[in-house]
Amino acid sequence: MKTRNFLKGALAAIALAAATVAPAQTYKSEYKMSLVLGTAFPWGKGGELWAEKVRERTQGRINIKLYPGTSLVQGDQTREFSALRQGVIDMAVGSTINWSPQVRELNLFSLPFLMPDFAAIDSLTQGDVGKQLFGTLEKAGVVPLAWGENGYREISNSKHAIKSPADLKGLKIRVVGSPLFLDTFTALGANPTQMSWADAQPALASGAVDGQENPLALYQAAKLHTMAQKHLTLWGYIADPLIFVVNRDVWNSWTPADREIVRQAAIDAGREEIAIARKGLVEADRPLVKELTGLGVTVTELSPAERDAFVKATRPVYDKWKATIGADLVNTAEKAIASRKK
Ligand code: X2X
Repeated sequence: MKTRNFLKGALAAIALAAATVAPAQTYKSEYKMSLVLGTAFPWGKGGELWAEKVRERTQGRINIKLYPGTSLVQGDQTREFSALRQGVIDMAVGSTINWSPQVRELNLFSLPFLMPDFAAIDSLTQGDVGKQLFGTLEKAGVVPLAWGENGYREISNSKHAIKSPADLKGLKIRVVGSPLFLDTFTALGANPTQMSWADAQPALASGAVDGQENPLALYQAAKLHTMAQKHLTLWGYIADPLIFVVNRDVWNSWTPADREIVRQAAIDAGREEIAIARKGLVEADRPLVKELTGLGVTVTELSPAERDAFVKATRPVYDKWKATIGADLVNTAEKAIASRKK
């Protein structure tokens, strides 16, 4: 009896010791975070904020290194999600656009003119739609933690001001990711061409392509006005949220307490990143727009009627992709937007 008790005690002690030292044995010395854009951009800042908070709050147990330029997949941002699933990438702050080739539901945010304002984006990401999409991502094999934002993608080009779909006719426009973009720009009469962000900049600088679409904060930080992008139209046709995710095996290798720290840090960093991404656009006088005008950029604003012409021209694309994305999900999104708090 005594021996048995002694053995029991010894086994319990060993189990306890093993549980205590296990994390130190299984944790990597460095976790690789993939990002398309570095810390000069709101996106990269979001990644940096996440990594810093995690390092501080885990006392360095989880040490994250940033890999901007999607360098872990040689700059091919549409391969980021697969690499994340496979464990080539440990964690990422990624755009819904770049992951949409693998997760068709993420095309939701690229439906032309679905989201009229920032409150509309929030009504999706912070509501049922956001929860449903996180469920989809979990099923796809990653652990989604929080939302961030790249932003409203405004169109620029080197040729002339765009006020109507006719102005897009024949323009060679660089687009990313999903075939949905090819459909949208083809419907508008443009000549879309798919390429990564890394390839887009030299293509814009050399004039191999005429235009592109990206958020104003990105336009400013990448100095697109020096790449002949003198004409900018604020049409707000789509916005891409960012998602903070971790590879599932990496997630499972952490203690429950550390998982909670990483999740909360992502939520906090995401909230801060969204504020950074919207800076200069949500204030009454929109200082960012002023700044770009000051750089010699022609900024075109559309009247409701002018904007409507773009909505009409892209409606068949919306309808076609609504079916691909899932009519139920899109209906839920439309309802959430209709009843949003402004
Ligand atoms: O490639 C782009 O346009 C960018 C940087 O905005 C994305 O990664 C979606």
